[in-house]
Amino acid sequence: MTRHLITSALPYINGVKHLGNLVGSMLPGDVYARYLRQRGDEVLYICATDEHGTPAELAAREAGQSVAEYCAEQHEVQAELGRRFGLSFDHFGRSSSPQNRELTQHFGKVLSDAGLIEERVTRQIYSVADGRFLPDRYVVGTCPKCAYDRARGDQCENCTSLLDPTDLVEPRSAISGSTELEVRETRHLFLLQSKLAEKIRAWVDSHEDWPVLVSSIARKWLDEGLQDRCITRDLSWGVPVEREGMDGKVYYVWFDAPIEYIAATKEWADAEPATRDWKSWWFEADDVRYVQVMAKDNIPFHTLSFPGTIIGSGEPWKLVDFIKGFNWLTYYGGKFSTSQKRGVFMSDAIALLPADYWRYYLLANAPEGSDASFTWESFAGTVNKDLADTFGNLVNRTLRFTSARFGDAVPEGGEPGEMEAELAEALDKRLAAYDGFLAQMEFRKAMQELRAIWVLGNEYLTRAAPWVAIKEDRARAAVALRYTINLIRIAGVLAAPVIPETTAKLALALKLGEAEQGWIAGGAADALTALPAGHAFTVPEVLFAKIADEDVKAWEERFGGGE
Ligand code: B3M
Ligand code: ZN
Repeated sequence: MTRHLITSALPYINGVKHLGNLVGSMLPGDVYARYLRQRGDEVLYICATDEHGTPAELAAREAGQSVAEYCAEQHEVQAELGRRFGLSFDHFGRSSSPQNRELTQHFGKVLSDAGLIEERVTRQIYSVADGRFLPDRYVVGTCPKCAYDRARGDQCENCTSLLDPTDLVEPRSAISGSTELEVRETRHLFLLQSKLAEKIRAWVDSHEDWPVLVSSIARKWLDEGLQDRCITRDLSWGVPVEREGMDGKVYYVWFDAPIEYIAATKEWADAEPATRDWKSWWFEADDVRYVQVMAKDNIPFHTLSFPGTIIGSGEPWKLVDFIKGFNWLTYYGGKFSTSQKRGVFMSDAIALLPADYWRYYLLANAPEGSDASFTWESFAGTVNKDLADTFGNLVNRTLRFTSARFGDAVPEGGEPGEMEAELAEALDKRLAAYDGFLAQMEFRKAMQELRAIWVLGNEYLTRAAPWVAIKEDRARAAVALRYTINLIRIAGVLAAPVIPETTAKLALALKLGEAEQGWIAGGAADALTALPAGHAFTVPEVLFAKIADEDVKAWEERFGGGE
C-alpha cells in the first residue's frame, strides 16, 4: 500500500507568519494530511522552521538576542500558533538541528565527490564597520536609473531595475549605514547545475500531472539555462562548510532548507527510534508518494535546485512526486508584508476568532488559479453565509427541533420515499466530486462541493418541512429529521479535514464512534441510514457566530483596509 509523505514549505523564522503564508503552504498540507488519514492511509506530515540566513541574524540583532536564542524562541512561537490553527504535523522541526547539519554536510560531500562542486573566487562587497560581507540586498544606495535613494543592491524597489551592488551611487550598509565598503575577493562553492540540467529536465518532463503553475515555472528556468549556483556564504550562522580553506563559511540557506525535510523526518524518528524509521520514508522509498506544498516563489527551488541536489548525489533519495503550488493571497490587492507588518498575521487572526473560521475561508478563497485578495468584507461574508447560515444553522435548527418534538435521539418510524432517493442521488454526485477534488488538492473546488452538500441538506429540510408534516403525519416528520441528522453526520465527516475543531464538537454531540467518523466510503444511500432510529444525541451550542458589520469596520480600521 502507498504511504504518503507530505511537506509544507518551511516557514522562515523571522517572526509570526501571515495568512498568505498559512494558505500558501501549511494549511493545504494539513487538510490533505487529515483527509488521507481519515481515509485510513498511512501519512507522515512534516514541517519545520527555516532558521538560517542573514534575515534571521538581523532579526535576532534587532530583538537584542543571540541568533540561537532568537530562533529557539521564535520556533516555539510558530509551533504554538501551528497547534492553535490545528496544523497536524507529525513533526515540526528546526533547520538548525544537528540532523540537518549532518545531512547537509553529507550532500555537500557527495556532490563534491561526484565532481559537481567547484571552488570559485567571487568579488563581493565587504563592510569594514560591520566586519562582514554584505549580501546584495543589504547594500543600499541611490538608484543610477531613477535616483531613488533607498535602492537595494539586488533591485530598485522604485523603478524595479535589476541592479548589481556596484551600480549604486553612494552605497552604504543596510545594517549599520556605514559607507566604508570595499570590494573583496572571497572563495565559494558552486554547484554545477549546468551539468545536471538535462537530467533535471527529463525528471520534470516525466511529471505530466503537475499543475501548470508548477511545471511552467520549472520549464521557464530550464529554457533560460540553469546557471551554476553559489551554495555557500560568508556567515557564522548556518551549517558550516567542512572543507580546507573554507573556515567561517556556511552553506547557503536555500541549500540546507529543503534538506531539512529529510532531516526533520530524522528528528521525528530520533525522538522515538524504537518505533520510527526515517530512512524508509526517504531512501529507496518506492512505496512512498511524496507531495510538497508551497507558494509560487518557492517553486524554482523545489523543481530545480533541491532535485539537483538529490539527483546529483547519485544516491536513491526520494524525489517529489507531486507539487501543489499557490499564487499570492494579497491584502486588499497589495502585498502582505512581514517586514512592513501589513496584513493579518496568524497571532492576530487567532486572537479574533477560532481557527476553523480562518481555515474554511482561506481554502474557499485559496489563490489557486490566480492571486486572491483578502478583505474583511469577503471574510465576514463567507463566514456568515457558508459557516453560520448554511452549515451551522442546518445543524442547530435540525437538532433543536428534533429534541423539542421527538426527544434527544434520532426519530423513529416512517419509510423513506422519493425525496430521500433524490437526496441520496444528489449526494452521491457531490461526494464523488468532493473526494476527487481533495485527492487532487483542488481546494477551492473542493470547498464549493462541501458547501453544496451543506446547501443540499438545507434544501432537503426545507422541502421535507418536518415542522409542517408533524401536524398531520408524525412518521413523515420523523423520516425527514432522521435523514437530515444523518446528512449532518456525513457533512461533518467530510468537513473534518477543513474545520476539525467544529466537527469534533459535532461528533461529540452526535455521539459518534470512531468508525462513524471515518471517511464516507460506500454510497450515499447507506451513509444516510448509518445513524439508526434511537441513536442518542445532544444539541450542541451554536457552531459559528456571525460577524457583525461593526466588527468588519473595526477590523478594517485596526489592520488597515483599502488604503
Ligand atoms: N523559508 C519560504 C520563504 O521564506 C522558505 C521556504 C523554504 S522550503 C525548503 O519564502
Ligand atoms: Zn530605480
